[in-house]
Amino acid sequence: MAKTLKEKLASLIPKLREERKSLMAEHKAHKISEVTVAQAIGGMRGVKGMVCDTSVVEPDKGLIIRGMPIMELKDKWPEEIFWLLMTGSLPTADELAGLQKDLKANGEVPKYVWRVLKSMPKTSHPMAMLDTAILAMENESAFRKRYTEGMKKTDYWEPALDDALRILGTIHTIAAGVYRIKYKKGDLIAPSKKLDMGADYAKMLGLPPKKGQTYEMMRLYLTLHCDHEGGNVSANTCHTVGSALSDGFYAVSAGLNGLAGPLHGLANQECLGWVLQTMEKFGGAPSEKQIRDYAWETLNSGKVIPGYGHAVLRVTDPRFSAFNEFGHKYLKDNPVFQTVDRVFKVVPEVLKEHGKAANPWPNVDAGSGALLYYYGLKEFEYYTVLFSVSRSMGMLSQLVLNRALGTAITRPKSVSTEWLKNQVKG
Ligand code: HAX
Repeated sequence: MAKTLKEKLASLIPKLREERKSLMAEHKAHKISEVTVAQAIGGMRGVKGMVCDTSVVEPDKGLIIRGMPIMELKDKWPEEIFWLLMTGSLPTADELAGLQKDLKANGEVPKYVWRVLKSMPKTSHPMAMLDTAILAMENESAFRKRYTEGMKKTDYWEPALDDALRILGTIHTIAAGVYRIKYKKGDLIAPSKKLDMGADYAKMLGLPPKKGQTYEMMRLYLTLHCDHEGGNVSANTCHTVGSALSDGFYAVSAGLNGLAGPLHGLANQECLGWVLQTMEKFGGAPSEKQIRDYAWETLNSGKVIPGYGHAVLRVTDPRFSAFNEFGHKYLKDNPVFQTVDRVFKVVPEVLKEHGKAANPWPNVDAGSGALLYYYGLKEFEYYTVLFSVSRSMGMLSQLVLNRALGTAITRPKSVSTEWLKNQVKG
């Protein structure tokens, strides 16, 4: 019989603990990073000060999950990716079926969550609704219950995994509910017993299946956004909150609050907005010259061009390329997609001329919106919620592994400006 995810992890964890123990015993004092004044002031960019094994982001390659470049994984389903993030290998067909069964078994959203969501102001942002729902569900936490009863440190990962499965089993249903409540789309659509996570999410949103393309698009979306190593705002926030042994509901809700920032996940709502503005201004898909003019207008008014630039990447984000490939396959005649494609031809050159952005290339957010729009999701204020459903897989797998490895509470040292000034004197 195939192992469950819990059994698989139980068999892997002793080796991981051994590895960490020997690194600490033999190389504790080995220096891996130095910090400059610019880094202390500039968001700790590039400072190596935490460990994350689920994925790495190479400036010249992009996202690599457990040694596999994201482009090699783009046709995998989100559940396969979660297994990969957690264990380091892709599941067998039986393991995948077991995980899907576990997620379905965890799929019931408590009624009080719906009551909370329905009582929120009509003007609440969908991200505030999602994050509130996850926090409200903290009531379900197995970790908090077991911790309160008294549990050995070496057991922490087990209820942490239970919480992870509970969150992942429900988050797409909650997210779809947020959409239907916020935008008055009618009754909630119940989860299906048969559909996989991506397809079920699309169905619960109420999107027309378009011969299954909508399902395919949603699986791709959830797969591509799953993780982006440990230092980005949402992962790092989830990591820090979890390091205090706050359970997964607290930690993921906190991480998602970070994802809701316009320089992070919220950029995807802004990107399509920018593309649609160009179309509105020029009365349809604009020419390359018109896009160039509008890009300069944006920069000259002191704004950023959303969807372009990245804190780590220095090439076109392969996740953008995957969306672009999908667009060329299914919607190459769509004017919004054509505009996105044209923006990609023009904006990197403009940003290079502008000379500020360290990376003039598109990130993941530049391309996804056109696809969502085409498949019927027109409320782009909602887009970061989709991102969140996916990114919760990365945050949760990092959290469970950290509990398994006994990762310490996060506590970097801050310094005062006075201290910095004294350091650089003379
Ligand atoms: N348009 C205009 N200016 C840009 C720019 C862009 N797309 N990207 C960077 N710059 C500017 C920065 O604002 C900064 O200007 P100042 O010196 O005046 O502050 C300068 O170029 C140097 O910035 P950087 O080192 O290249 O970039 P950072 O690492 O500081 O920031 C960001 C990375 C992604 C936040 C940045 O590129 C940006 O604001 N991009 C647009 C918003 C966006 O697409 N965000 C989504 C990122 C992906 C993500 O996390 N998704 O969740």
